[in-house]
Amino acid sequence: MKHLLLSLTLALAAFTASSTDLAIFNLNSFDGWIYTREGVTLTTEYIGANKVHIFKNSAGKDFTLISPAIDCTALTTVRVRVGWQSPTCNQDKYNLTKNSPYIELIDLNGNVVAQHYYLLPDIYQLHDLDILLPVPEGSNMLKVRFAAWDADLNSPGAISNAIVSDFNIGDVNADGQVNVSDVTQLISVILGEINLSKQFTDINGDGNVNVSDVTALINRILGVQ
Ligand SMILES: [Ca+2]
Ligand SMILES: [Ca+2]
Repeated sequence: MKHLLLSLTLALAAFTASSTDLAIFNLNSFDGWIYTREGVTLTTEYIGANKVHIFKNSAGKDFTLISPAIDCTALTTVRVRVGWQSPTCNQDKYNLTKNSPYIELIDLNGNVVAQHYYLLPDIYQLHDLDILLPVPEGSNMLKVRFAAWDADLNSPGAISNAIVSDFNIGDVNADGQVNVSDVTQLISVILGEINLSKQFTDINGDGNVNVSDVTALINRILGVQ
């Protein structure tokens, strides 16, 4: 298989596609983001220690973070990378599973069109989460919402930073480009040399990672499909 790769390298080298950051949240970049802490407008005052708490309070006023509207007309997938700070609580006293975060795509009416729940039942303090959310066909403007719908008011987790970007299927090594280096990575995964998340390696989306994904990836780079 590696000999095949070498013969393909020159042929594929010229084909590449890059990704673009669509929304960025951190202490220095939060224009257009909404913190639904009773409708507050975000200022540095609300991003204390470079984080905003995400939870559900006893009055039903959820503390969520919502991105600016993103034009998803031409997108099939959105990549969300987020720094999540788990509750700093006593695991015996509070339920960390309940305080795990949801990452959602919502339309302008607030309807959820894609969702991922991160189960983080540990007390590890910082998580760099990296998730792909599928964009339903026919979507236009969408937002990304961070929530913790089951969270405990007394032990909220927090968002410290987030980057929303478009994602090109086939970007196996998640470096923002689809090119021959992704073929190399995918083959290494199939050979068991490295381990990468299936969300980046199952190119044809059939639930398995095997040589058919290499074919699908090469076809994608060549523009065959
Ligand atoms: Ca890549
Ligand atoms: Ca597959």
